[in-house]
Amino acid sequence: MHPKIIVFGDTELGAGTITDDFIADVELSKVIRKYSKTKETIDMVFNGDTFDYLKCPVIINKHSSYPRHITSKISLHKTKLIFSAHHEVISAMRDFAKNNNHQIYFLYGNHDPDIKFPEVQSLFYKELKSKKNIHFQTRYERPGLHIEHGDAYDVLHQVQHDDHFITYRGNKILNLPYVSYGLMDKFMVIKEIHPFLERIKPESELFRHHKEIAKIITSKSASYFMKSIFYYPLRHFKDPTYTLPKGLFEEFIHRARAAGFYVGSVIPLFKSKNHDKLLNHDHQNVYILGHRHDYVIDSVGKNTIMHPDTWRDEYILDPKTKLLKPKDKHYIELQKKGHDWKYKVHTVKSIRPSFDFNYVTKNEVEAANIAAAEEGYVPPRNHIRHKPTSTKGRFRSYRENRAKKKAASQKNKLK
Ligand SMILES: [Mn+2]
Repeated sequence: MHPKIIVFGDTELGAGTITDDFIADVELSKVIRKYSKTKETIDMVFNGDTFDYLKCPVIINKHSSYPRHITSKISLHKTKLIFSAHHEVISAMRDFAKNNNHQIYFLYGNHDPDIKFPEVQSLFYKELKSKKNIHFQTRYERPGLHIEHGDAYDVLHQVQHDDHFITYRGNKILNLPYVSYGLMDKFMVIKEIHPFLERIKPESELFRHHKEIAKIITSKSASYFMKSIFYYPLRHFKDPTYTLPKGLFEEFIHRARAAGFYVGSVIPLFKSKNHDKLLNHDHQNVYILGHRHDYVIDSVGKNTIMHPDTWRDEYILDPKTKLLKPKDKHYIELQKKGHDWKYKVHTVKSIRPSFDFNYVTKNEVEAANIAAAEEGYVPPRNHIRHKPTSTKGRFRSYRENRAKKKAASQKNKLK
């Protein structure tokens, strides 16, 4: 008898700082607790990027930094920040794992390879008060069901999951994808100043309406890339974290044109890599991939490929109204019936009001704090984060624009 399987994609819990985009503590812990109450056999799978270690700073004396060489000591420090920032979710996981019919699987993603350190895993066992029911792995497989994060289908972000660590100056450090080093080195500075922009989708619309940020990101990306070829290898020739991966050039030019190091489509490459396999199945197979923050259910022959989207705080920009609508959250429930997997997608609808894009671009920190307050998320006091001043003006510019337009059209009518 197969267990019931619950899958969450890309929850991305961070340190509760201004660079942490996860604020759905109330909703996520509610869902986990719902399952912790049943005695059913359940495998709860967090499909990678469960934790956002990349955007989680090291905080010393109220000063945040994003070091490039990640030792187990640094990962442990970040893990403690994440646990304290999102204790609601962690405590729901702990309650769930209490029951021996319940297992939690943390799959590796490109934002949380830190959980590969045995020292970090030990801290998880301690915090969740179970070792037996907590699992760390690259993939979750059952006959006809395949779950993995999906960074393997994204050249820029893929982690060498079989080659977790490298040695630098006698220390064991994480072997990260090239882009992750660039993100921590160059882009977190921008993220701290512009914490909200990265929550806005689709990126193409964002950059169309925000030329300034598009310029900054494109020039930063280009300069990091040029330096990676011509300058860093000489300057840091003994440092393995500056090695450029093969076949990156074309991919880079392609992405830089689209402005930035954003996550590319996963499904097309997944399909082409698995083309023959997908067509030769004689019965249904379900593939669940994360990484890309999209809600997609696609099918090829008898196969179903799913992206359950993210639990980060993200918004869709409507180019006409310039309003930012908060995205809904999803998770998947699967149960095997005969040969086939029956799946059900649960949607946690967002009931929060939309933001006005012009307001957000001028008040990013405030907007991020308003969003957190509306979700009922209280960040820890000692984790660097600016206090919201007021919620006034949130819709001001949208209303002003509308009033102006109305006045203009009435003027035209009078003429
Ligand atoms: Mn990812």
